[in-house]
Amino acid sequence: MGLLDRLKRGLEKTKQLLRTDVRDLFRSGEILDERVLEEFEGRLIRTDMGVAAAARIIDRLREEYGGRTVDVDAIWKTVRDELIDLLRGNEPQLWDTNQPLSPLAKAPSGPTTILVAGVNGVGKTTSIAKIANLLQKNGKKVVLAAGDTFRAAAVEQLTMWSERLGCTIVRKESGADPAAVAYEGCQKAVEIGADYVIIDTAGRLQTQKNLMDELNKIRRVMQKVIPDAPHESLLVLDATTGQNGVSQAKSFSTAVQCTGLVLAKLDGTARGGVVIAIRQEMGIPVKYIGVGEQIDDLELFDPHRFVEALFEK
Ligand SMILES: Nc1nc2c(ncn2[C@@H]2O[C@H](COP(=O)(O)OP(=O)(O)O)[C@@H](O)[C@H]2O)c(=O)[nH]1
Ligand SMILES: [Mg+2]
Repeated sequence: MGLLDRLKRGLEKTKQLLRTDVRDLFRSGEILDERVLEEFEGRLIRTDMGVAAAARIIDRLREEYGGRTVDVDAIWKTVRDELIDLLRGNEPQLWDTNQPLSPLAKAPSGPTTILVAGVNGVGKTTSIAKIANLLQKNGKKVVLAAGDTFRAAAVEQLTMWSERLGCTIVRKESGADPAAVAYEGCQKAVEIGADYVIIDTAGRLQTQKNLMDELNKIRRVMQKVIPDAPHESLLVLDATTGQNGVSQAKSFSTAVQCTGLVLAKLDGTARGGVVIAIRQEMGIPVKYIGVGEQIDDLELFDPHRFVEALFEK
C-alpha cells in the first residue's frame, strides 16, 4: 500500500462524514437556507476540525450561496478551497512536493539543529528516524542525539535506528543530563561537518513545569555550541488522540517555542479532521505526517494533497 493510500485510509472516517453529509443535506434545486447550513456546521464539527474552522466554512457558504438555489458541485468546491486555505495558513511556500526538505528551517552556515519534543509515546523517536532517513536520502549528513535519557530502552531504540541508517549517534548512560547529550550532539555535528543534528527528548506533559524548564535548558545549552540553535523545534502529536491533543499542543508549543508539527499515526484510526483544527488553532504549520511504523512512512504535509485525499472517492 502506498503512502497516499495509507493516508486516505486514515482519513476514511472524515471522508465518509463529509461525503454522506453533503449528499444528504444539499439537494440540487432546493434553496440553501439557514437550517441546512446549521446542520452542516454540526456535522463539520463532528469531523474534529474544530468549531472555528467549521464556522469559517459555513460563513463562506452563506456568503456565496445563502438564499440561492443549491449547486452541489459549487458547494463542494468552496468547501475544498476553504479547507486548503485553512491548512496553508500563512506559509504557502512551505510545501513544495518536489522538495521534501522545503518545510525545514536551514542554518545559514554549519549544522542545522532540530529539537524534537512531545508527550510520551506519540512517535517522537520514530519520527526522528524517518526525518533522518529523508535527510540522508537527500544527500545530507545527519547526527542523532539520544536525549531521552529517562528510559534506557529509548536510547537503544534510537541506536538501533542509527545503525540501520548508518548515521552517527551521540548517547550517554541512562539518567544522564539530556542537556549534556544535546550539547555533545551539537559538538559532534560541528566536528564532523554534519548538515543536521536531531535531538530526541523524553516524553513530557506541558503541565510538568520542571520538564518544560528542562527543554528550555536544552535549548540554552545547544546555543553555547551553535548560537542560533535550535533552528527547528518540532512538536510531535499523535493524530489518534483527536481534539484532546489540540489544547495540549497549544500550551506545549508556546512554552517551548515550537516552529512546526509532525503529526504521527495518521494511518491509524485517526479522525483526519483534527489536522484542520490543529492548523487553525495552533498558529504553527504541520510540516510532516507519519503514516506507519516504518522508516519510509513519512510524508511532507501538503495541504492540497491532503484535501484531495479527503474528498477523493
Ligand atoms: N501506525 C503508526 N505507528 C507509529 C507512527 N509513528 C510511531 N508509531 C508507533 O508508536 C509507538 C511509539 O513511538 P515512539 O517513536 O517510540 O514514540 P515516542 O515515545 O514519542 O518516542 C511505536 O510503537 C511506533 O512504532 C505512525 O506514523 N504510524
Ligand atoms: Mg522516544
